[in-house]
Amino acid sequence: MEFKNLLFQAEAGIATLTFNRPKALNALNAELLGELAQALEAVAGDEDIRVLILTGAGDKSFVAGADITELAKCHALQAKLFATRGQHAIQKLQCLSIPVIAAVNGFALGGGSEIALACDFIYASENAKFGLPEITLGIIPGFGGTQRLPRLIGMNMAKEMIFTGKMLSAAEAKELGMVNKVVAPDALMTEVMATAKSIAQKGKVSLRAAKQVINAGMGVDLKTGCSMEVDAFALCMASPDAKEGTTAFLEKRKAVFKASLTED
Ligand code: CO8
Repeated sequence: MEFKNLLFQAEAGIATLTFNRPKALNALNAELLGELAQALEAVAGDEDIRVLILTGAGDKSFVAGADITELAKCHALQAKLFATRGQHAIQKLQCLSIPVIAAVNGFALGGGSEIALACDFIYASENAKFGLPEITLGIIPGFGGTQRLPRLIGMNMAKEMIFTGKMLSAAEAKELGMVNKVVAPDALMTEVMATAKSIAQKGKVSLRAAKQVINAGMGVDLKTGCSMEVDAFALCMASPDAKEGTTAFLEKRKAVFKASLTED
């Protein structure tokens, strides 16, 4: 896939999408958001892709937010369209059935933090900075930050970040539970790739079921969530991967998960 503002690469079931506007610290313009939605559509339709990684080009920034040059020219209705387009792409990202890892290599500000928050988890380089600085521009987060951040780190910490617009270091973000792992900048992609490879070896059916149940369960009460888990568990048992996984254990060998999503 070829894009103007994104790089796409896929190998051995692991796809990497790189935000590629390094001169503007990979800020999100309307064109990039359209390309992101297109790329995610293509990833969703490719059964060979088992894990997606998002990262930023260059060593300074993941994504420094919405493109302020474009934002400054928007009137209210255009801003609504831009925010809707961004939320549409980010919703697509969150609902992708495969695991998505954000490899945050520098600034993840505004829309950049919001994209990372919609991924399944975040690994960050030691120089990463997270923040929702929209308040300093006289606006508020518009790509889901007021909703996803409090759900992840708690309402009061999220309010402080959003009301002050202050940036957090990678270590602070890890302490708050926003980031799973912090590593040296030159080790970031190696670490992310190692985790992606480990995930890619697992069964497609069970990975999808786990993600779907976790995501859906966050929006319902515990009893309903556990009941969804029972159904998804039963569905996994119907897949050849469950047979392979349990048989491999009993035969003391490594399981090789081959179930396709399209087979009978
Ligand atoms: N938009 C456009 N250009 C940007 C952006 C951005 N968000 N961030 C950086 N750039 C550009 C700079 O203008 C500069 O360009 P040039 O070289 O042509 O002057 C280049 O990138 C390098 O940036 P700096 O020289 O500023 O680099 P520094 O290392 O000094 O500073 C910072 C780095 C701290 C990241 C700084 O650039 C900065 O504060 N950027 C803005 C961060 C920000 O406020 N982000 C939030 C944007 S708003 C948002 O994301 C809302 C999302 C929801 C929108 C809803 C739609 C309506």
